[in-house]
Amino acid sequence: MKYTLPELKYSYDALEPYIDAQTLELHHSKHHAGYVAWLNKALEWIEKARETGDFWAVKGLKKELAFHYSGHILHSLYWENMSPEKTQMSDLLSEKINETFWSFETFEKEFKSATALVEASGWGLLVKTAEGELEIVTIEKHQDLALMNSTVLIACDVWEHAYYLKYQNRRPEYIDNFFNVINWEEVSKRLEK
Ligand code: MN3
Repeated sequence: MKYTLPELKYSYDALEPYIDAQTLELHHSKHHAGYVAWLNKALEWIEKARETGDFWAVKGLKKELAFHYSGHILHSLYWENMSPEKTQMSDLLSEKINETFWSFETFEKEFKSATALVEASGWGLLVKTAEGELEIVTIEKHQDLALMNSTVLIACDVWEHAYYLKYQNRRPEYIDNFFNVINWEEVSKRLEK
């Protein structure tokens, strides 16, 4: 097995009441674990195709690989960009946000609106582009519409499994509460990487 499910740095009930324990446990131990299992399977099948030279199924396998690998990476980032502790962003991140979005308030509005409007299943992301600029992007599923060569600073999961037990159709309310658990120290570190 090449990839393994990363452990959370906090307990399943640590993000209550913003993200409930049942959702967090299912999300991590079932959904994320599923992406890891299928990612390993896809790699195994691709390896088999290389050994036998039998590449007829390679198109489907690459699709599986992209979907489950991206799902695995984004969930790993999502767990780490949340924290039960109150955290503070660095001066650099705060300056960058003000420079790009004019104010934190405008950043927050744009992030929440973009993320709430993701069609069906996907993610709202704050990224740093290869040129070092901040941008808010949304992606559908785990990979469609992605901005290549950018670094994810904040990932907010808006697949229904991330919020439906507690928030049902109220995705904007979940995103509002996600802002209460953002790990700004981790986000600041990612900016400086
Ligand atoms: Mn998810």
